[in-house]
Amino acid sequence: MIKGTFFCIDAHTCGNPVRLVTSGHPNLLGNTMSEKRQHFLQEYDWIRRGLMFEPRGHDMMSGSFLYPPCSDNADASILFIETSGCLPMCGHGTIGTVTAALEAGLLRPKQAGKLVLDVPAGQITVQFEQQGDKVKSVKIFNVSAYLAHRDITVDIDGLGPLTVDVSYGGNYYVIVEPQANFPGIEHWSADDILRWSPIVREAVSNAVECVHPQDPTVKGVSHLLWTGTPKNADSSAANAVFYGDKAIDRSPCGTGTSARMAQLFAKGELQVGERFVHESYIGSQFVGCVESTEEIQTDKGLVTAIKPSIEGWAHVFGKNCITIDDDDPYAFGFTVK
Ligand code: PYC
Repeated sequence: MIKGTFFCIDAHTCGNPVRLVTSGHPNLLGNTMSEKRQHFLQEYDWIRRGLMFEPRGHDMMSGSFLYPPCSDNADASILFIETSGCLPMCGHGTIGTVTAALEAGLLRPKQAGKLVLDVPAGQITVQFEQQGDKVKSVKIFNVSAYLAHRDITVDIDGLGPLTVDVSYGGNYYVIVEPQANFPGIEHWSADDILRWSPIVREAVSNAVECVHPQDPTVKGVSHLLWTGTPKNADSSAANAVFYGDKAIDRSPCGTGTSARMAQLFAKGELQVGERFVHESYIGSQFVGCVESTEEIQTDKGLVTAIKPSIEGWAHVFGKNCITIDDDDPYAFGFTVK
């Protein structure tokens, strides 16, 4: 029996997929996107699994649903879905969602060139540029980002000790900079990143606790950001972001870029207003900036957080209609270990 039919617009943001689901939305309970995210995870996770995993998706697949605004001042809300779950915030997902939705006439901004969006991690603002019927760039003013833990040393069997930071940019990131046991991403293959990331994530998760000070449902180290030397002369830094079980972000990663800027700012290596061009594993770029700062209360007391912006582009490349039929043995997806 057909359990769900979903019309989708497929796009990519700087190389990473975004599948905007435009019909088949479940009715989610809650006053905020954080509450609606919890309801989706409890009752409707089969939709995420069916649309994101093979055979309808793949290891890197991610997507979104647009919902009506939760707040009076917002234009719309976004629920993010991907192979690793429902992220509190996703930068490449926002850029792809906004591009695909505007080009399809699914979003009508209250103010020209600007959108206020409720997401599970809070509220974000977006500015966009259009040329004819195409969206050329999307700039996200993200939720506040902060350095949560610094100089954590974990001993990794087969690799040796690694000293890392943990930073929040909408998700919690382990940030690994080049050091004795990690030469930088330019010296590692994608297979090396896929091999070591889950092991390092588990070691860091056992060493530190991460719970968002304003929303306890946002917790846990989910992503790793490995750094190295950029390929492009105009990039400020390069990264490979690992998430889920097998994904390396093909985009420079919006929440990862926010977390990285928060880390560099806390260490005095990036200033307010400074342009930060972040390069992905495939060489695509986002332009980031520390727009301003604010004090936030954490379990370690008052911490200076940054208000980051990230700018990038997306392209729509297809439309499809996907059914999930529970007669299909792979209705809810599978993954190859
Ligand atoms: O752009 O924030 C992002 C993101 C998270 C995971 C993959 N991309």
